[in-house]
Amino acid sequence: MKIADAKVIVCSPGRNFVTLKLTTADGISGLGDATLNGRELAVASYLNDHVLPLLAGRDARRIEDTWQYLYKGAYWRRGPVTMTAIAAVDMALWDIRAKSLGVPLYELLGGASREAVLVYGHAGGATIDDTVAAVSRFLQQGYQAVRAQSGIPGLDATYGVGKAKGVYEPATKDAPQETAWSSAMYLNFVPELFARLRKEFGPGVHLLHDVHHRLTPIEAARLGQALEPYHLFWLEDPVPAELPDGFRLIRQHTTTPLAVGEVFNSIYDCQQLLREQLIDYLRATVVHAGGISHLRKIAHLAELFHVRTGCHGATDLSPVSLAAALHFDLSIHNFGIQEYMPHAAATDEVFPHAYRFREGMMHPGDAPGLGVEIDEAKAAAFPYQRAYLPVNRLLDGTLHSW
Ligand code: CS2
Ligand code: MG
Repeated sequence: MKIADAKVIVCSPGRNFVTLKLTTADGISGLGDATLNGRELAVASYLNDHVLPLLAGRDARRIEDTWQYLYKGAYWRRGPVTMTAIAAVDMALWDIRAKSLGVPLYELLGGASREAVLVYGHAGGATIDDTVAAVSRFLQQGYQAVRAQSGIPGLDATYGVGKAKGVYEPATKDAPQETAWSSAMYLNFVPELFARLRKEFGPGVHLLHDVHHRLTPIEAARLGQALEPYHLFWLEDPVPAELPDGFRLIRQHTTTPLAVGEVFNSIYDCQQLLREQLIDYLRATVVHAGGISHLRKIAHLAELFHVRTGCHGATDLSPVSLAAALHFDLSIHNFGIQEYMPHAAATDEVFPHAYRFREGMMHPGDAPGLGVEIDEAKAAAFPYQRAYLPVNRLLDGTLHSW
């Protein structure tokens, strides 16, 4: 089962995506997501200029060997661009293998460990009242878990709250949007948001919140303590994730569960946080953490330390990633929750898929492989448009994490 053709498809149906398509000599094709929001062409070039020339003629069944060949063979290991490119190859090879055997991918990952996977949606509002209304809409759609983000009085914009109605898309064409931030205003406000949400919806709904890398450890400890009465499902990215020791300080002060890892790209980013049980959910994802092969290793390590998965699943991860994540989620033992932001209609047209949402849960479907395809003719109608994630500054102009 030799790889006979490999191509990178860059398109922008609603937002930019990079997709790898591998095809074997006997005509079986597989897809991998290679999207790195704001730096898409770096991965497209890494694949086109350095990886694809190495794949022709390789046995598509040798998934682990190909992973090691691309990881160790590059000499320069790890990093978001490298690991996203390797992830795309890995996803495509798993897709091909499962298709060649006529089974949905999860059957090759140990089979289903559950009937379906719990997902959470993104509710956001300019005010607490708007956020309450948004959470209510998600509950009416059947969601059992909802992430709540609200505008902060005194700040023009904040993470997770879109301006226009519809799909929240933070990337802007040609230049980053600049936003202003005050941790003091945020810290004084967020407990009020969750006090109101618990008052409105009671104790049974899973409520999540994403701090989005913006606090110092002691500020995050304060927030975790202040939110304890509202028993969040998790508090995400409380601090920038480069310094694992920062989580040790937070852990000393609060029982609010912590989630981190959507920016992680290898097991080495995760291992100290896991070994020291400094977090409760790991957000590493199939597209940015080396694919299904590597993410399984990360999940197995996490299992030793009572850490569950909570894979990233924003709309800048394509339906190929979501499909792969759902197969992974269905099969691993220490599954926690899956982020689910429905893609734009144009995206779903380009990427027809088998996965389905029902009563707050999702299932990848039982189509052979990942259960997702790309309509190349439709993709060609949506050419790439350079776009950037926002840049965030403190009120005095100091650059801060977005
Ligand atoms: C966010 C992401 O979904 C999340 O948890 O952190 O939406 C993140 O802002 C984007 O994926 C960045 O591209
Ligand atoms: Mg996040």
